Amino acid sequence: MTVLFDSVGCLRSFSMNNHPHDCGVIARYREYLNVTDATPVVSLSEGSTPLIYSPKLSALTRGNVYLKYEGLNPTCSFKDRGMTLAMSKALERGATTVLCASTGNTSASAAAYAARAGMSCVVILPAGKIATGKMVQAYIYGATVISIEGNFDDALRIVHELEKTGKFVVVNSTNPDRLEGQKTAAFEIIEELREAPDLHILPVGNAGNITAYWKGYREFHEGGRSRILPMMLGVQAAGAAPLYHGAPMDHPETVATAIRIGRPASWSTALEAVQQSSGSFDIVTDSEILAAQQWLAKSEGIFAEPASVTPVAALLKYFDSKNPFKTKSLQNLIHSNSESRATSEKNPFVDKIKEGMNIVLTLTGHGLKDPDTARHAVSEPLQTEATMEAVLKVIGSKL
Ligand code: AN7
Repeated sequence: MTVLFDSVGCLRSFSMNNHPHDCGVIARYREYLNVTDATPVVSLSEGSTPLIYSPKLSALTRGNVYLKYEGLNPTCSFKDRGMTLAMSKALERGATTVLCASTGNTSASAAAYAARAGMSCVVILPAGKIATGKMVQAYIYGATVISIEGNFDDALRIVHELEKTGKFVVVNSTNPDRLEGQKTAAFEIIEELREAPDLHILPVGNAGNITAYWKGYREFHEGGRSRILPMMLGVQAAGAAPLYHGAPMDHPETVATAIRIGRPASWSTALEAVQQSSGSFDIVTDSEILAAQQWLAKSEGIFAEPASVTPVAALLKYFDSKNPFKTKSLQNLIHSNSESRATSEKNPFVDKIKEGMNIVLTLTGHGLKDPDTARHAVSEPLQTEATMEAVLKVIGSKL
């Protein structure tokens, strides 16, 4: 194996099974992952996503807020980090067909990496609750798509029943290789900030990602790569908040379909992450999510899907009164119904967010995954005749 620094100073290690131009998660963090030279690496050059400084959220919180934009992975969500490892290990073990339940992003990622590996992929999805972009991805990458009359929790139950037939390798986050791959996001953050953040905020659905981040932070901490460990704040949608309430939900419901999950598979490890890190769980309402999505796009130029902006919604909720950037129309949107007021109550955790803290938010998926939900922010184009004068007149009426 050769270890070298590339032109941007990123440490990368290559083996016989990495193409020299592959700078994916396994190439970058090989020594922290369960791979050998016998592992065939299935990669689309995932990971190494930007950590974008957010001037407005920093001003709002009086801290330094960074956005880990996981929507810039090959299939536009964080799932690719775990999928490269899960698919490589499945191939190493001789698997021919992979299987997953999904709220959308896992299926898109599994389908792409299976295509890359030359394996068949079957995805089981809750009918009518998958965002358009994710559904299109599953098909274009060639997966067999099965829709069930049930929710994600039903789909995952069926997947685990099918697993017992021995015919499939399950690539949900219940597969430990997935979480191993996903922990690399924490490694990247520590390498970029040269220290772990004080606070990490991320959305929680099936709870694999919060488990993986906490594992990554602890590993680098134990290895002397960071002095501190972050507090972990997991944000759920108010209508799908089993961890927040401490009880499974039979009928989870939210506009953020990615996290419409009532029985998170990684329940105990998510709880551990929050307890060990002196963190917390919190909730945001659907209207707060939609407002945060618009706010982030219009204020920082970043478009993330509804589930991904739950951490942004949480910060806007906490620092509402000090928020100099919130527009009146956004205020109206957030406080337009009693449901949002009811859940905007102060979480005691807020008192732990101090001035000058480094805060990282994971934006788990790209906004274009779910164009239909984003249409709430879209109006008809201003139409006019095809002359410069007419166009200028319309512009003048708007500015
Ligand atoms: C954009 O694709 O569960 O807490 O089946 O797509 O690790 O489940 C997606 C989850 C957050 C929650 N943000 O992560 C699936 C699936 C986005 C997501 C989550 C998901 P976990």
